[in-house]
Amino acid sequence: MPERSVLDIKLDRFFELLDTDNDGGIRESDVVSLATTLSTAVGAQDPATEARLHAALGAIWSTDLKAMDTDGNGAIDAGEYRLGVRRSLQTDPHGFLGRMGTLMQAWTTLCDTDGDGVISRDEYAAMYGNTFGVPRQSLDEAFTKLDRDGDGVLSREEINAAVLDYFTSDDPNAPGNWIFGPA
Ligand SMILES: [Ca+2]
Ligand SMILES: [Ca+2]
Ligand SMILES: [Ca+2]
Repeated sequence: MPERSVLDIKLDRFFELLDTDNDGGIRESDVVSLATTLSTAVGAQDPATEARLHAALGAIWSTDLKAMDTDGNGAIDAGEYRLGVRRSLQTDPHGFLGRMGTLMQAWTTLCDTDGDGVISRDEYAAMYGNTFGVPRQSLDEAFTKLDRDGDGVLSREEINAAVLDYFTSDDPNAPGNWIFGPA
């Protein structure tokens, strides 16, 4: 197997995030249950914000993922995903990155539990610690990278910049590589 690039590793990591039941294929049910899992993990209280996350994931399913199922078996396997996501990034980078940005804004708004419009270190830790059981120390290191201006919080702009890095950069030190938690 050829060595994976930095971008390949990140795209594969995103696949694992979407394949919530870990059976090696992304189905519509995975994407729907991810929204519920993420909301529950942070104890989301606001139905409108939760609905935005469901809608953002629904758009990614219907616009991006569904069409990647080239053998039509209802699931996007790792091979279909790798080809499909690369194709989307080439043919419709603006649309694809826009939908990923909308997803991250919806998710982070849900995680902004004190409602001050930015993501604190503790709120970021809760996003991944509660959901995926990532240890706090790795999350602290990741947060420090994502907080480009070092003001102790993640702004909307820092989150958008991170999404762009995550899906486009092959630089192993790009700050946005850590937006979905530690590598
Ligand atoms: Ca398939
Ligand atoms: Ca906050
Ligand atoms: Ca900041």
